[in-house]
Amino acid sequence: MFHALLWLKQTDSTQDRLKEWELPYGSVVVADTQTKGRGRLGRRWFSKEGGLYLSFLLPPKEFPELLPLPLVVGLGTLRALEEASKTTMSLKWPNDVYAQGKKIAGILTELTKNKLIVGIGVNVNQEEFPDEIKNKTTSLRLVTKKQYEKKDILLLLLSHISLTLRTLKEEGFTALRREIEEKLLYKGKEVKLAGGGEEVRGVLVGLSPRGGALILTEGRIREVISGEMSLREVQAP
Ligand code: BT5
Repeated sequence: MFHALLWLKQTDSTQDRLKEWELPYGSVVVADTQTKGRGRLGRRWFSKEGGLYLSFLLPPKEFPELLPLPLVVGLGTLRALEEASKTTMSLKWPNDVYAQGKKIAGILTELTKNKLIVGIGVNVNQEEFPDEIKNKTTSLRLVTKKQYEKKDILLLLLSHISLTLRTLKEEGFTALRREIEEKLLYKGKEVKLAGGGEEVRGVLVGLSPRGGALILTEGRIREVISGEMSLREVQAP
């Protein structure tokens, strides 16, 4: 699935390199640091030395459903990070990997006219984070007290992600749904989903066949499909 690799010392955002440069499908761009790393909805992605920042290009026709994509790439990322760290992790709907209750990786999917660009930020060797995120963020180094070779992590990521993406393409999301549900953060817990002027509160019961979050609220199950919504656990007062 991945054919070519460009590893840059620094760039603005690996997403933008794939947007602006005409590279073939299957190309991967990695950077040691990004000056304008971003998350969803224009949020910032802190991209200091020590983390792994990569984007790859997929043919949009082969992946027409965008909703399950971050979850499926997230599952590949989770499998790779679990293998590297020998610890268990979870997936937070719709696009994060968590370790010990803190965010260790985030996934961003962007679609232009003819390009589907998937970006992954993984905290690998960082020991410190900016004040605004430090309480809810971790890295492989902080979890295991070990230092990692980023190229080893990259190879693990690409091999696991090509497997999960191939399953998605050939068998559909339902083939991965159970495994993702087993790894789902806050499953069975009371959550709040907010964004885009809307808020849904209820118990996260699982995932729909197309990758939406299923929330039990006021005696009925509601499917949330807006990837713009952020999910939080509701803490008991
Ligand atoms: C994401 O967005 O989690 C997707 C992040 C994708 C980053 C990759 S890096 C390679 C590629 N090139 C890019 O420019 N981007 C992609 P979202 O769910 O919107 O989460 C963003 C939020 O995560 C921020 O508002 C912070 O609260 C938090 N955050 C920022 N930097 C972080 C970091 N390094 N580790 C953990 N959390 C972080």
